[in-house]
Amino acid sequence: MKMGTALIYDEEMTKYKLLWVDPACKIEVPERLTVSHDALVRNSLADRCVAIPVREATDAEILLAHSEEYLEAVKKTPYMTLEDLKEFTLQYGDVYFHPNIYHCAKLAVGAALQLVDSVVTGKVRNGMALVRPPGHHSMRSAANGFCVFNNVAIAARYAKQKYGLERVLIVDWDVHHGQGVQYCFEDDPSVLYFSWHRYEHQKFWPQLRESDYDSVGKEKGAGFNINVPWNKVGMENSDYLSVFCHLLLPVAYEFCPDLVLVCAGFDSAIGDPEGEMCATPDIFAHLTHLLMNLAGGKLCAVLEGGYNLTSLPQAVCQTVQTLLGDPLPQPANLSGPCTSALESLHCVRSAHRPYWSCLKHAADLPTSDISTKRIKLAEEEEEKTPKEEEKSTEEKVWPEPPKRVAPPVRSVALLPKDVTCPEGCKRFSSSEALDPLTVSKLRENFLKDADDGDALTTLSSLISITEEMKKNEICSGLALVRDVTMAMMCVVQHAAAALSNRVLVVCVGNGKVPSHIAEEGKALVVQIGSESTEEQKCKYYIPVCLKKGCSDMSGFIQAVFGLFLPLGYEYDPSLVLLVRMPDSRIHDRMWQQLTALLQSFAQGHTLVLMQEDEKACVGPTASSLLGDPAPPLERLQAPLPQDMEAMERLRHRLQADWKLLQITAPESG
Ligand code: X5A
Ligand code: ZN
Repeated sequence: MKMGTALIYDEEMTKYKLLWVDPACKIEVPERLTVSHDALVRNSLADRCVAIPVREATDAEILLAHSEEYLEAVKKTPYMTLEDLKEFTLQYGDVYFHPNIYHCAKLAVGAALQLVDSVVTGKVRNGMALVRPPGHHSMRSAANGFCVFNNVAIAARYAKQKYGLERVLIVDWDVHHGQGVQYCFEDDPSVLYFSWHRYEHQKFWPQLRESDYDSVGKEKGAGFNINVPWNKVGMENSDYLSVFCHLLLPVAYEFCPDLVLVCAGFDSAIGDPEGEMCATPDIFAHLTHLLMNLAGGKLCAVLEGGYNLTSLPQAVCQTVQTLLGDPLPQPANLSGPCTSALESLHCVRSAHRPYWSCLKHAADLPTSDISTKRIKLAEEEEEKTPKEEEKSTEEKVWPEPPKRVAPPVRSVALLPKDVTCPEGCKRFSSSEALDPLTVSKLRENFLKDADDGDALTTLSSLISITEEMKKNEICSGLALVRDVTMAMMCVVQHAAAALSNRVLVVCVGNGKVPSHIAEEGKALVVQIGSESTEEQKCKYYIPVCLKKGCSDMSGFIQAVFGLFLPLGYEYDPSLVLLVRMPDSRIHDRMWQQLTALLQSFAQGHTLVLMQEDEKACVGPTASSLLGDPAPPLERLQAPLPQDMEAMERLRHRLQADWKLLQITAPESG
């Protein structure tokens, strides 16, 4: 398929700045844009993108989210004196005006709309717009928080109006609450707005009551506004991923958007003076990737905040490189979410339980009175004597994310001669002969009674593929084999024992799995099917049983987000083995989603094993391995209660060993 990634940028948007002294606004500097763009150029990412020009938004477009009075007022700012500008600025919160900001604000909106046009019409698959001023704080009749016009809110309305889209998802990963976006769509069920934000029990700017988790939307829009308040600073990668796995992704897949817009602020990254969070820049590669298979891959990221001039460009590069389809970086230090994050997660899940069937089983809130708790907690925080600061946020240091090098070969296919190799894949032929020791071991362990030359060739080829993956010569691969179980046993044995990989084995369908290797902890085996295996008390073998088996999309997706992804992240494999058992009955689309999502791990080193007669799966599987967007799932039904209960029991058993499975704070159990 190979569609491009748009990059929208214009130097003109660096041509305004703060002209007086204002400590609240001094961080919003033109360099934010230049360092971000320079980094994209320096890392040869800009030239891999499709450059799309910006344009000025029209009045009519701006009026999609703003009042005429406000637009007319802003229109006058280019002609104001410095004194007039200062005074004009005073009526709004934490924002500044400049004679050229109106022009830039029109370009920022126009850039977002150009991006929507390119993505929705299929000119590109996805893209990013680097803009100033940001947008998500601006309201119908007010500038706010460095924002003049609400770029993303306008883009959402525009996309619906111009292209007739029914559902738009807005993911706001900026560290501030985009209250402007919330107000715009509060009563609108066609736009799902998700925001996480530094909140500290309402102590942090913009200090709004309505930024808390219980603002879920109004009237018809109830359930379509999701706020995740961070009540402590220092949130880490695990906290962000937990919220994605256990809240945003299941809800987003249930919502089934036609388009994903990202309020891509990077003040939620480490080193930012506003956010004071500790998530590293590479986490944005994962956040991006996890959203890239919604809406058939149609994703538009629009810059919002980000004020540390080191972490901002790093995070921008991670985002764009992921949009371009490069293998993901191995996520660092995922030791599980902190208690405060779990409390927030628990509260949001429980507040949204009435609206989303994927949350039907979320636990009740621990406290009887939520509002008392809020006040009480805020007071507690106040009493605490400020502990000795380790380091001021701006002085924080972190390693530069390692370069993400795509292996020379993206995907190989090991296929019987009569099956044609899908376009973009390389037919695998093992170049070097295996060493005799390995061959004799293969014979001995797997082919005892059969002197099957074909089987031996297949097994040794599979082993060669894993070896080349280990050397980063090949990114991913798929194979049609006569006996998936035997091939799986053989690959796991070799990759885990001989190559000392940590192997994540994802087994789709019923059948025998390599549980003995799991018992030794050399592999993590997860299996999903309809047969209930007697519950083994093993940390590394995790069987999920669905009443209707893998054909149940809602149950399946629940297992993927609630169990497989968090387990995978915490296990941090160096190889993923995805095995499609015969008669798995999994839907094509679900299979493609799973294949795509698993590429979050092991730098994309995924080997897919399928039964010889499933030739029809080769194309779709290859397409997902090559990074094409998985086709969207249809809107999901509610998962079966008994399946949900079984998964909750599993979570309960495993969460002591696997911290990323937790969804409630320890005390509130
Ligand atoms: C877009 C954005 C932050 C405003 C902070 C004001 N605005 N204290 O990040
Ligand atoms: Zn921000």
